[in-house]
Amino acid sequence: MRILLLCHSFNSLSQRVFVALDERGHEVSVEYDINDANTADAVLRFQPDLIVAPFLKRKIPASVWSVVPCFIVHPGVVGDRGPSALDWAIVDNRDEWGVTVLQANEEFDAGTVWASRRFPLRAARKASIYRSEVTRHAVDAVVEAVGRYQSGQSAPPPQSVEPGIGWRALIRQSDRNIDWHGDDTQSILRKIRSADGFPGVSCELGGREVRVFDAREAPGHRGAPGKLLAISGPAVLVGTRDNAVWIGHALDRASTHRFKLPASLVLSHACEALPRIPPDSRDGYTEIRTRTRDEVVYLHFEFYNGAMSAGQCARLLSAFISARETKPRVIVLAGGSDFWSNGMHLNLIEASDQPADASWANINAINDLSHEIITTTDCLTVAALNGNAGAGGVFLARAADQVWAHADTVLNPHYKDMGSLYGSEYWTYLLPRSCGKERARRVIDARLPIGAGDALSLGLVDDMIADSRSEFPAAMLQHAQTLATDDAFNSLLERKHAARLADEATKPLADYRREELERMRENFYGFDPSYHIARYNFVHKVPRSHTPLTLARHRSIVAREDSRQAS
Ligand code: COA
Ligand code: THG
Repeated sequence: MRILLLCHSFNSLSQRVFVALDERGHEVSVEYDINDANTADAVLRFQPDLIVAPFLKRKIPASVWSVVPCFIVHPGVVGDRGPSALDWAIVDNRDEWGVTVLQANEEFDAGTVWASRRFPLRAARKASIYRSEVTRHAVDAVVEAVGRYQSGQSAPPPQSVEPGIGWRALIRQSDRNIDWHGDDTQSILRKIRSADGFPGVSCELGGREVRVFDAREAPGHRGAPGKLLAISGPAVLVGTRDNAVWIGHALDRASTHRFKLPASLVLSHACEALPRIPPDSRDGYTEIRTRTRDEVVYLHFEFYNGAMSAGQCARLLSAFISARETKPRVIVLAGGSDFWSNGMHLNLIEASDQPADASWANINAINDLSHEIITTTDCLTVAALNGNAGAGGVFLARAADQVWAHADTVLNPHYKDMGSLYGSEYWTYLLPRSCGKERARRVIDARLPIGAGDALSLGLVDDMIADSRSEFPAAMLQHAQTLATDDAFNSLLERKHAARLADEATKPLADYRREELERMRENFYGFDPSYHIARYNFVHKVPRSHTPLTLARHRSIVAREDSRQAS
């Protein structure tokens, strides 16, 4: 079928749905929900059989839903309605939640239900639930709904709605205000998680009105409720009634930087006299964690939103080197639970006084890490993609000998809309090495999200070891174990060493790096400001005025036909 994805932005859920429908042979095109006329125009051009809306904030006009059936993905159980479904589910402390695919009509979220799923609600930030459980079950529900529609079936009979489930209005800050003296730690965590990644919980910290994100338990710490007690890496420690919490990220709307940044930076004025606890230490805020099991070292790096600053790259590099010094057979780079890596830290770069210098430092720090992984020849390395990877993060993963993924992993191996950033991370060496020259070109030019299946056939991924994220950690342990004890281990290692020497003789890594960085220098310091503008727009979430032609395939089809007719 011809399916138009109508979405507020092409976020991770929209990308995963895009990949799932594309894999099933549908002709899929994307249009951003910019205004009604634009949507109507897209429908006219593409003539879709069906519209699927994985992430939509506005009402679809009757002129559209009365002509083409529109399937809305709602992150709530059957009967739940409204714009803050997941937020409310977390605030209400539900132990189960769901996803529903319903048909748009005049009323918000009140149309016929075509498919639905339920799942246990984990204690995690909203964005994490959204990118993991909601996405997994939304894909199943969309595929079921689309299948039903395509085969001419009608919607299944209506289900009964549980008591207490129905319309919930937009959640307000007052619905999750923190009372530092009254709330216990668990309630505070729940309130902050319900609003993380957006919009965060407003509160006063260190004398400033901020929005807070990335809250974690801080066992063993105690102090005055609502007061700053210590800092550790990006995080500040705040006392609660019964304990303390780490706040990793914050946003100060009164500042010139109205986007999320490390809390210790946002509140730096109030942190000078505070004790400093080393990050990643037992008492500190932990981003990098090393676990060893039977000659395999697992390096977990839980960087918020997968963004990796120069400092984080340097810390990860030393953790990698320390891991290697223990002489393991395999090092698994396990990334974080939500993202593996999204490349350089665009928010920190944007907040810097000298964004070009900060970009330069950041890309060099990633390159140093990439270089160390590539040149490691005394053990095997694996990038285990539990979470998605984007931009430089994909190429960093490819620095490892093997890349493992699960069926829901989505890769964006391009510097999507980042102002034609050339990229580095040794991608000009790594991508042809794993995919071959011709396919490497295609990967770079496509500028589309790539699902695990396609990534496997392209050579971007070497093994799909699980069907979903929930099964991935156990599969990762098992596969790493198998690799470490493989009879062929020694010959794999020898072959790797020989291949590295041969590659180095053909063209030294230093040459790849120099060539890539020459282009990056142009991007950062050159006359063309595209990268700086694109980064500003990305960080500030400036709404888009049109859908990129790589996504709005119906627009390029028509454009091509128009030009053919004209000639
Ligand atoms: N630096 C800082 N923040 C980043 C980031 C980066 N490199 N990559 C993603 N983020 C943030 C987003 O701003 C967003 O923030 P939020 O918490 O306010 O929502 C969050 O991570 C998730 O991004 P979103 O686009 O909603 O997630 P997604 O899973 O739907 O999409 C990507 C993932 C990778 C496709 C998309 O985030 C992207 O294009 N990132 C830019 C990658 C890039 O160009 N990096 C620099 C070059 S190395
Ligand atoms: N029918 C039609 N269009 C739709 C839906 C539908 N568009 C997407 C929508 N479902 C997804 N669900 C909602 C439910 C409620 C609201 C938005 C999306 C909502 N919005 C407030 C408003 O428009 O006033 C504003 C909320 C905000 O500021 O975020 O209440 O079923 N045809």
